[in-house]
Amino acid sequence: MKKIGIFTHKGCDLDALCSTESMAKIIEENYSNLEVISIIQDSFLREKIKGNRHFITVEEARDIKLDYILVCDVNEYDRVYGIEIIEKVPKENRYQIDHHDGNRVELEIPQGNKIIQPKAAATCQIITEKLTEKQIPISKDMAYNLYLGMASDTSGFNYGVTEKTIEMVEKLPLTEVEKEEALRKMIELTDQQKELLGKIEEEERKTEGLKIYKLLEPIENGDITPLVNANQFQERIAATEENPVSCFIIGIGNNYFIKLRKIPECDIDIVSMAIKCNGGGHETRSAGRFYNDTYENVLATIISEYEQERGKASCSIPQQKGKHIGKIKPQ
Ligand SMILES: [Mn+2]
Repeated sequence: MKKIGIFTHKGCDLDALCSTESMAKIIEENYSNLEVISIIQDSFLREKIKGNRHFITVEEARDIKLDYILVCDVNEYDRVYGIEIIEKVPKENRYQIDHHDGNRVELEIPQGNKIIQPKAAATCQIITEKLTEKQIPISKDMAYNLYLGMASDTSGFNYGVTEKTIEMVEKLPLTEVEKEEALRKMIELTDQQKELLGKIEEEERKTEGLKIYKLLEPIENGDITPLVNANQFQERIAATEENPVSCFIIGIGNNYFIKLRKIPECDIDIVSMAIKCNGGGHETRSAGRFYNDTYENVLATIISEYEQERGKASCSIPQQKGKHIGKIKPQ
C-alpha cells in the first residue's frame, strides 16, 4: 500500500479545509491501493464542515514515508503547512490543485501534475468542475463542503463570483434550504471570533484617505487570520468614501498580516502596495505579510507605500468637495 499525503496552507480557511477533505475522500474512494494521510493544521473552522476525517500535524507526520503528495489551495512556498515533508517526496510524485497564481516563490511541481485555475473563485470550484466532468457522483456531505469552500472564498458569493461559480453551485445536490443553512452557519461567529471582533482598534496615526485598523495578539503560535475572514470583520474594516483605502493589520506575535481594501471609485494601486508588503491580490482587496517584524515598522512601511501610490493616483472623493486624494487627472 502506497501513501499519499494531503497538504494545504497554514491558517486553513474553509476552502483549504473543504478542498483537502473532499480530495482525501475522492482519492480513498477511487484508489484502493493508496492510503490517504491528511497533514493539516488544526482550525476552529473544522466544526463548520461535514465529515471531518482524521488529520495529523507536521510533527506527527515527520517519520512517515510518503510516496505521493497533493497540495490543495496554495501555491506559495512559505504558506504551505508541512513544506519540509513535501520536499522529501520526489518531484514527479507531487501533485497540486489550486486557484492562486503568479506568486513569489512557487512550489516545485511538474506542469503535468497540477491543475491551477486562477480564474476559479475557489479550489472547491475546480474540484466540483472536475467531478462533474468525470461524472463522479457527489455525496450530500461532500456537496455541502464544496459549497462552503466556494461560499467562503467569495465572502458569501459577494466577490470573485463568475458564471462558472454559479454553474458549479447549481451542479451540487443541495436544496435552496440546505444552501441557506450552510451560509447561515458559515457566517455565524464563534465565541473566539466575537472576542477578536471586539478587540479591533483604530490606529491613531492618520494619513489622509487611509484608515488603519489593528488587531494585535501577543501569542506566538496559532494563526488567527482565518478567524477574521468573516463578513462582520470585512464590514468593520471596510473602506469608505471618507477613507477610500483601509488597511487592517493583524499582528500575531512578531508576524503581521495586512488586508488592504479600497472603494472602486479610487484608483490608488493597492495591489502594488500589497506586493511591496510581500503579498498581492485583487484591485479592491489585497493582502500582504511581514514576518519577524515590529508593529512600528509595519505601520511605517504601509504609510510610506500608501503615500507613494497616492502620489501616482488621480483618485478624488466626489462627496467631499475640494478634498482630493492624490493628483487630479489632467483634463
Ligand atoms: Mn482558496
